[in-house]
Amino acid sequence: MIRNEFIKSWIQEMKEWLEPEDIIWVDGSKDQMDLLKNISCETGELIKLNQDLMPGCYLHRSDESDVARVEDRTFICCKEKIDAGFTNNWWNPEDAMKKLQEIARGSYKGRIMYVVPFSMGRIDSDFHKLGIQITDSIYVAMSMTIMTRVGKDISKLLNKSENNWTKCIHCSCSCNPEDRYICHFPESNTVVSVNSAYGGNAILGKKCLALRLGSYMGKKEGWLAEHMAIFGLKTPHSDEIKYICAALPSGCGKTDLAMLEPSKEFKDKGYEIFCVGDDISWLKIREDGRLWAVNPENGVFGACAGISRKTNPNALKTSEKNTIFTNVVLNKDNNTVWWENLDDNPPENGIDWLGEDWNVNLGTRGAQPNSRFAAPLENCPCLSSESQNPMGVPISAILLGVKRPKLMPLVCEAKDWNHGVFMGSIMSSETTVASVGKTGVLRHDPFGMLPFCGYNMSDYFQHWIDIGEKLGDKAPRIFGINWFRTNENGSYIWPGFGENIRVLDWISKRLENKVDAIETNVGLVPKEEDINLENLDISREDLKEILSLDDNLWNQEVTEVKSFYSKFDKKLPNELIEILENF
Ligand code: SAT
Ligand code: MN
Repeated sequence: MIRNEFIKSWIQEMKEWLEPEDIIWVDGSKDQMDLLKNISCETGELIKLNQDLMPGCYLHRSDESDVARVEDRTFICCKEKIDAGFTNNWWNPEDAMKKLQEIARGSYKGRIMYVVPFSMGRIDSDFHKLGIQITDSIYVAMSMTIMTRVGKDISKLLNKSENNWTKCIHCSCSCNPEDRYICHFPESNTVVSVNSAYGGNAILGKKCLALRLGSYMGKKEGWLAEHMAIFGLKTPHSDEIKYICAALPSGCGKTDLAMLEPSKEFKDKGYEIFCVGDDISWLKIREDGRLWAVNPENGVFGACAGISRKTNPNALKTSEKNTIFTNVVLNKDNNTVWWENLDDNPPENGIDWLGEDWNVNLGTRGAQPNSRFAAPLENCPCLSSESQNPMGVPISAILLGVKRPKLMPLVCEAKDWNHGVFMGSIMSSETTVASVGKTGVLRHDPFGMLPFCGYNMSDYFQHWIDIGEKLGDKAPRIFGINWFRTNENGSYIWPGFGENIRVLDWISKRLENKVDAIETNVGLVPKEEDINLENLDISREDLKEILSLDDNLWNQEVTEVKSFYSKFDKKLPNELIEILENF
């Protein structure tokens, strides 16, 4: 029961604006979830899958035009344009709100307003943020209960929280792409998303609160909100599990890394990965002076494409129960799901993501390239025992990953913290299907945060430098990784996935000062012999190639970075400019 007057009057305001027929407060209970699932099966928003093979699993198909994040329609609406910075779309808050009010006025007519009180992060942690999402989409309401923490204890806490929670307003409207806007109002702690029901645009606790508003709050309050997976690494050469954060742009393998299953010989030797989170990391300096990370999410919103028993068996197992799949193929014969590259058994009688009869002989894709699954994190077979620790986990290393077919080495270590921040600031990576637009286009994506940093990127770099100064010699070490170097035929040279443990092995040995490295322009690169290639079908020559840096390409990159740096509308930190000028 909500008694908080701020919340009551906000709900009243929302009712007057959106004119819902009825209201349902979502409490996350099993009974209520079952009820919502039944309702959505009746309306056709969900399709019940084979409950013997996939208990609690359902399929959803989105509007054809609504399958990914829309970066050109995502706005930071703060008073001063310069506070959003040139990497964000900016909109004056009054004008934005006026337009959004117009678009969504009366849009809940004949619909139910689902009210979802939620928390990002455990509420027994000092590191959590409360929010309330309203939505007219039962699919979005259910996805929020998987991805965030929802329950009576959260409503109780909200009663005591006055106005200290994020207002998250989601209106599916007609899913018209012309009127689609994802707007963030950092100064009034509000998100408004209209005309999209796609995860990254509509599950507002995730990218909108935990990253865009989160990064803004973090800057003000002295912590970091990052687009990073978190995992524990156990090796036979240390008693201690090392916790690592990995920033990679969307669609470049954060989930695969966080749930990595080491190849057999490494597993047999005692290497193991424990997943703490696969997408978002909140980091703060704790009393011991170290940097600690929590995963503010409670679920995994993973890409289906590319996931198979071979590439990421743990993600497959994570999606075996209580999961909502979106835009994959339905197998009519056994009422299960399928997507390209899952296995060699595509359904003979399938229905594709558009709802049409389908089989491979048609030559069309069955699953949408950005098809997704939303699954409870607790399903993950390699979940870390520390994943629920309210303190989070102490971070020993930060990895910065890019998709660069020709330039960056497989792995290299930053010379120090500021050099690591420099490496993060110059990250460029190829675009993927996670956002609307052309894929495979190289673009600057500092720290994988280009679409998610809710304030001026120059201030963001400064914030990183300041955090490093506070951490001093307790700072995690920073590494660059690039699994994606290609040969002259365009094929990937490094096998990736489970074999990435070989690179993590080198990183862990660096952390224990067990191996040397070679100083190059980009950083400290492994000696070839220090990367274990045992039982791997890759030659020393190939390894040499992917550890190397082409001087010509690097010089071009430096010119390109100078041009990128010159675009900043606020002065960049001197520490970064100095490093660049030394090339
Ligand atoms: O769709 S999401 O934004 O949640 C996934 C991603 O792009 O990282
Ligand atoms: Mn992501």
